[in-house]
Order: sequence, then structure tokens, then C-alpha cells
Amino acid sequence: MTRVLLSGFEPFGGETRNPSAEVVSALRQSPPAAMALSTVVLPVDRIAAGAALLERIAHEAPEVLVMLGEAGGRARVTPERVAINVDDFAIADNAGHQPRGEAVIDGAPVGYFSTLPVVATVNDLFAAGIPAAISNSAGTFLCNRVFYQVLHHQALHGSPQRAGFVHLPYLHEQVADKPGAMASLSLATMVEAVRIVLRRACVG
Ligand code: PCA
Repeated sequence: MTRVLLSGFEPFGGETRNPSAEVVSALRQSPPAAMALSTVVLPVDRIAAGAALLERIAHEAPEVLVMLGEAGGRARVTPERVAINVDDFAIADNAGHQPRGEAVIDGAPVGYFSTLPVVATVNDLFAAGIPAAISNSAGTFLCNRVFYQVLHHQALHGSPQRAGFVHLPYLHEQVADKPGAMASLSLATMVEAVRIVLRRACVG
């Protein structure tokens, strides 16, 4: 059985929920067949998030790591193609950090490509009727940061064997009282989407 680590994030930016944490919790309670799944929900804290995730990688040596985060306003489940070596936070994180235009890791490469099969993953999601698209930017906040930290670790140490990041839209409940037209998906759809992502990540 493939050892898989699935991560999400706590709520941030004034939200009381984060779809990524809720998907992680649903899959922890009802894990997919044919893989050994472990899960973690990370703090939205520039210092603590990557440290917690890298500690889990060192401890568990997952073969596959799928990281999840919320991208409020996006209409689709979006596997990220690339992580960049930039911290430029438009808002402060939950611990009050707000770097503007700093490196994630000083002296490290400008970027890394996801090592998940992003094209095949999006095609699998289409086949299941789930709105999806490749994203070419994971932003310059916490999600891009941990994605970059993991891919840099992978480049240096070869572990995990495959790793990538998937951004999720808001939950319906998060947009219910927001003004204007705001995209969202149901928790059930996002859980199904992440099952598909995990299955494809294990196959390669
Ligand atoms: N989304 C943020 C950080 C935590 C999360 O769920 C991001 O896109 O960077």
C-alpha cells in the first residue's frame, strides 16, 4: 500500500472554515481504499506550517504528499503546476507575519514544478464531472510557501517521491452571506475530487 500524507490548512483571513481542513477531516474518517493515508492540518503561520509538514515527512517518509489549501474566489479544483521562491503576503498570516517580496529559502532556485501528474489529474476530474483546471500560480502566501518548501526538500533528499498542491474553492456555506457572484463547491464534491487526486497521485 502506498504511504500517502494529505495536508490541509486551518481557517484564515477572517473565515471560520477552510475547505481544505474539512476535506482532510472527511478523508481521515473515511480513507480511500488501497493506500495508507495519514493526515495533518497545518497552522496558517509562516514559521510553523512548513516546520510541521517537514517534520511529518521526516517521521513518516510518505511516498506521496498531497497538500490542500483554500483559494477563495476560484470556481474550480486547481492542481498547481509550479511553486515559486517568493513570500509576498497580501494579508498577514494568523501569527501576524507579513513578508513582502522575500525569498521562501534564500539562495534556492526560483521555482519547482509539481511532481504530481497535473494533466492526468485534471482529466480524471473532468471525467468525473468535477470543475477543474491546472493553475499556473499558487500565489505568494502560505500555500505557495509550503509547496515550495516541500519541493525543495524533495529536490535535495528525494522524499516524498511525488508531491503537489491542490487549491480548493470556497464551500457553499462560506459564500452564502457574501455579496455578489462568488464561486463555491459542496464539501461532498471536493471530497470526491480529492479522492480522485489521491488515486491518480498513487498511480503516477
Ligand atoms: N490558503 C492560503 C493559505 C492557507 C490556505 O488554505 C493560500 O492560498 O496561500
